[in-house]
Amino acid sequence: MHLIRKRDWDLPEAAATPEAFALNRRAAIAVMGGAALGFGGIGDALAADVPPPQGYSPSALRFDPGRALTPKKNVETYNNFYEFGLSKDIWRAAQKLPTEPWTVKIDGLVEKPFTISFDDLMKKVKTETRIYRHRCVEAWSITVPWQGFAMSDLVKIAKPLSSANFLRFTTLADQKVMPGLAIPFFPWPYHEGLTMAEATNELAFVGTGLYHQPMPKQDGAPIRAVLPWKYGFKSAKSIVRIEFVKDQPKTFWQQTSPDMYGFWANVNPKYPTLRWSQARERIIGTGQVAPTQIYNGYGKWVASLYAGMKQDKKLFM
Ligand SMILES: Nc1nc2c(c(=O)[nH]1)N[C@H]1C(S)=C(S)[C@@H](COP(=O)(O)O)O[C@H]1N2
Ligand SMILES: [Mo]
Repeated sequence: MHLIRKRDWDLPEAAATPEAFALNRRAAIAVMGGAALGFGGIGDALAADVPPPQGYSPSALRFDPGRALTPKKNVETYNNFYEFGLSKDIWRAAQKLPTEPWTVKIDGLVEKPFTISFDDLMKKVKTETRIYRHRCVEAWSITVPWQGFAMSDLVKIAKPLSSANFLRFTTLADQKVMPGLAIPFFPWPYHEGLTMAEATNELAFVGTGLYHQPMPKQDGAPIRAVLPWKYGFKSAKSIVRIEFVKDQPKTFWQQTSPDMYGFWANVNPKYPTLRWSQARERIIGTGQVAPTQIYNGYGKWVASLYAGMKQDKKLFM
């Protein structure tokens, strides 16, 4: 995120001219020109031009990313995990994350609160691979083959009461290994939220691995949310607690920066943040620039969740 210092990724257009970015400027401008004709159209055209990643089952590809996979090395070395520091280069520091044993507490408005070990949870679910694009609010994106299970399965296991309207996720805060917790001003531990309808939507996923290996620590081992239609900050990493609650929970970024980041955080190229455009995104690994699509291109699955709501900035920040 952007808070403390201004960084190159704050303003993708004005990025400190990494070479690849500069070289792709002409392509970006061409894409922008096209985008003025309609984001849907250009997004679809781009998607159709990219062959699906090789060697994946139809089920893994049922949400065709329309992009090449991001090299594994980039996914593992370019991260946001503020508990370990504010730079993208936290992967070494994150190796101190203690993941064994790991438990997740399920409580709040459920039939019976319980704590389950990660290993026992894995015995109760059916894991699968899904290739999703991930769009950070900082206007960069990656395309990742995740392993994990449907978030709706987790909700079933939790047995929420009918009075539960929202889920609240809390992630690990361990001062012994997380230097970021010493940064005042942030409302640690990192916490996020979803509506029940969002959490049980077909797209909502719980990630436990990527590239066919257990989740790397820097990517949120051993268990994280993967919500491809929302800005990346909604996808809480290293989850230790899921509470079912009646009222919309306040989130970490909402509390930190309420005029920048909201509860919904659905991707929309039309609504800039206070400080930069969301119209385009920089593809990590290639440095190419592509137009951003509403709901990050996943509207087919999720737009109906918001059909009854006011379609204003609030839904997209
Ligand atoms: N616990 C925790 N979860 C987090 C974050 C964080 O700082 N701490 N950053 C979020 C943001 S802004 C993004 S873009 C993604 C980054 O996930 P990645 O590093 O695996 O790509 O994690 C999200 N989940
Ligand atoms: Mo992000």
